[in-house]
Amino acid sequence: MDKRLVKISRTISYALRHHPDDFELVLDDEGWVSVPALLTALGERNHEQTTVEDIVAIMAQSDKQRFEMRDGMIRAYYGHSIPQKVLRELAIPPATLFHGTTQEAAKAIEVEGLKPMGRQYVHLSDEEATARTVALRRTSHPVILRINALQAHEHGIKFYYGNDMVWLADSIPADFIRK
Ligand code: HQG
Repeated sequence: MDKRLVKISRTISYALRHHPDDFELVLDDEGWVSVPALLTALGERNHEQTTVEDIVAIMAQSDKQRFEMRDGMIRAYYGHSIPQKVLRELAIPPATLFHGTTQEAAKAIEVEGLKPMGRQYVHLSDEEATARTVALRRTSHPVILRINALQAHEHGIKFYYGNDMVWLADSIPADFIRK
């Protein structure tokens, strides 16, 4: 993906996940905002015209599915940190989900479980390789945690569908996590 699109993608993530207020945008309960409102806000802030074709190209060329666009609306699939919790769809998880992290964090997680930390939800992957890639953002020695997701679900832990690769949860108690 060319540099201009990478920059636009990062700015959209920032606006839709972290600081819609910086762009004078208000997300609805499920994180949606109108595409024209987003494009206007991006144009005003970056002094560069962004088009719907740019967003379509980002969604087609990106290594990850970060945005969902439908009926003139757009939202981030995951990653939110805004105070107002974005409502996600409850779903029954697969037997095992994965979370990649650092050795230091893994020690804390072993005791207190997975917490959302700076985001609204804990982020989990349905493939071990994806969890490894997530962890490699932070460390060259990833620890891959295996979550007994279906068992946790059966014990009342809520899981939410993010997209084809990302699952979300409010938190995961240590009892359901193994290395
Ligand atoms: C850790 C990116 C100490 C957790 C990625 C992680 C993902 C704890 C960090 C998405 C803990 C939070 C999300 C505890 C969890 N004690 N540390 N009890 N519980 N942690 O960035 O999952 O490219 O909020 O292990 O690819 O790393 O932006 O979550 O290391 O899909 O689209 O606290 O963001 O996607 O870090 O990444 P993050 P994440 P994008």
